[in-house]
Amino acid sequence: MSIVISGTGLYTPPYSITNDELVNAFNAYVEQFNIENSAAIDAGDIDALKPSSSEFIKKASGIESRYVMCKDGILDTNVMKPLIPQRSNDEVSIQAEMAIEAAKRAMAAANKTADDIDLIIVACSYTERAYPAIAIEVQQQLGASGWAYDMLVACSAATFGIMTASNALLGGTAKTVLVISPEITSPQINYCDRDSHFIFGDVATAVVVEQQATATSTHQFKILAQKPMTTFSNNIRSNFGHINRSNPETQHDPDKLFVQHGRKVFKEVLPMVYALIDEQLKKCNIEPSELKRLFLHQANINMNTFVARKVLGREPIGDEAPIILNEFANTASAGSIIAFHRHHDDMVSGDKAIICSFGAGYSAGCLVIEHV
Ligand code: CO8
Repeated sequence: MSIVISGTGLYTPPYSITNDELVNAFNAYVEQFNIENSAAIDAGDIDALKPSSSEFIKKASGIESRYVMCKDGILDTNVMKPLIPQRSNDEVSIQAEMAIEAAKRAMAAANKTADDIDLIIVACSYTERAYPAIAIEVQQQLGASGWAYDMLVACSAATFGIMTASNALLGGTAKTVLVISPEITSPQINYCDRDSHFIFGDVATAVVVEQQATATSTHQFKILAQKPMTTFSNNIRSNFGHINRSNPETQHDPDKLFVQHGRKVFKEVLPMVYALIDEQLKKCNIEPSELKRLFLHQANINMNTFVARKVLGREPIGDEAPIILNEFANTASAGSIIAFHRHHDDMVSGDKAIICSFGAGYSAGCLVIEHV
């Protein structure tokens, strides 16, 4: 039985924030903090905060802007977080709303309706609540039957979700699967931290996965190989969780937000990723020169150039390894799927590509795909 990705969908949040806007707010916060704490700084009790810069952000990461679901509060030096009103239990939750928009677009691309969908996997870095699952809310809103659940694998959630969907199809527990990645990262960013205030953005992606025998869309991509891998690391970590409130003294500490050692991640993850891609291509007897596209995780432009160069044995040219993080920033697991969504329309029968995620866990997932 052949499994295909038969449609993709993208939901882009309503607000965009440029590096300059973010840096201006951050630097105003720094100035205010340093004035308010001048005595402690002068006494050597705490360090003065250093300013951020748009030039650094663009050069070090490739990020130029990011989308957010809610801009209010992020640029306010007295708030420094998005102010997202809590919705009542009778309203559709914000994460389900994003997921539904992306899902509708993926279903339209795959020529499917909710009647065709019998499994929905919401695969992302955070869910806004533990239960009931966001996926089950999406299932109800779309009017789909079958079953639905959430899975969290940080940056590899989308690729792991597609692999899980593929396994469900092969195992006969589903006929048509929606894998949705509503990544609402903005509430977990420490906007007061110079090292990480610029990294993430919000977005939602969705893909339809089904048997080739039932697929009718123009662009179908057969999954030739799939491999997930994980190895534990504390270098990307958030200690946010349901146990936080049991320790009131530490429950609002910065370790409850996204924290990383970016340099270490860079050095440790890249060899893992390259080895994973190499192994999967060999398994399929595909030479790197046969790859039309590398749809890579979108965390850092220098990382992507490094991986593409290692795989291809030369500099990537044109849109061989498309970059979308300049516009979207790091959107956790959705990044490689946005690149795939935006850059597959010109692909034709026989064209081969990889979709590869990497990030917290550490986790990495590689899919080798071929246009049917
Ligand atoms: N402005 C100006 N200067 C700065 C800034 C700034 N904003 N930040 C740091 N600097 C300074 C540093 O202080 C340092 O100065 P000095 O040399 O004097 O000490 C200098 O710039 C260089 O700093 P770095 O070495 O840290 O800079 P890098 O070139 O390494 O770039 C990056 C930093 C961009 C963070 C880079 O290391 C990177 O991208 N690494 C890879 C990270 C990665 O892939 N992480 C994956 C995370 S995503 C993921 O797994 C999903 C998690 C779940 C989602 C979470 C949602 C919130």
